[in-house]
Amino acid sequence: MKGFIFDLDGVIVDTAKYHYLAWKNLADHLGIDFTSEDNEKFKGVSRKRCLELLLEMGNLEVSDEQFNAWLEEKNEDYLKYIGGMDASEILPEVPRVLNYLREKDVPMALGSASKNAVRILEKVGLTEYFETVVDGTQVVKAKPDPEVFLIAASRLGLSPEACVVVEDAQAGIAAANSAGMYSLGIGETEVLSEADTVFRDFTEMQASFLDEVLQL
Ligand code: B16
Ligand code: MG
Repeated sequence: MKGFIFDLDGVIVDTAKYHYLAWKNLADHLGIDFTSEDNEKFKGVSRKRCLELLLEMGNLEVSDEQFNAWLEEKNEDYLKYIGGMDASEILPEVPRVLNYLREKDVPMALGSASKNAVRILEKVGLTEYFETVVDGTQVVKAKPDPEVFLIAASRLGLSPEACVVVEDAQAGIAAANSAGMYSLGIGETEVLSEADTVFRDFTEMQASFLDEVLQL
């Protein structure tokens, strides 16, 4: 393995909780029951696909105009939540891992479904670590399609087989696997059972593991 591609939401920062709050607010407004369990299916999935899923849950069919208005409403709400973000919201020991890989000259990319990824990276001050950022504004096909990670690998000048993807979502692990990349899940083993390795969080991602995976 020669390069790392990191997902953003739920891996570098816990914006998943803000996405959940914003979807929950919209669901309440539409009279749809929405739990944190339902939110698992929204992780790593594009904004548009999330709204389609929500409307399916409520058996609602709406015009394109209404659909776009609700997309906008959710995003405006989400932007309010992330407006106050700073470096304190970087998940534990993420900087240690990023610094370790940087010291070893391992190329790193960000591969996120979010159209707000660049803004969030800037807010938490991590932009400089990544050679390239591939986000939801640059891909046609959302995860579980591997497009986002394939673009990231090609911008790093690496073959897919030489890349490790760090992901918290089922859709993201599926995308990494279908790209032929090494999939490293962050979260619950039961949820991320398709991943090559799963860690609860970055505190478990020790240097010995990173050295090992770089030798594969
Ligand atoms: P936005 P990731 C994903 O980011 C989130 O996990 C997912 O819940 C969200 O719907 C998606 O970004 C789109 O985000 O509304 O900001 O464009 O995990 O791929 O970094
Ligand atoms: Mg994620």
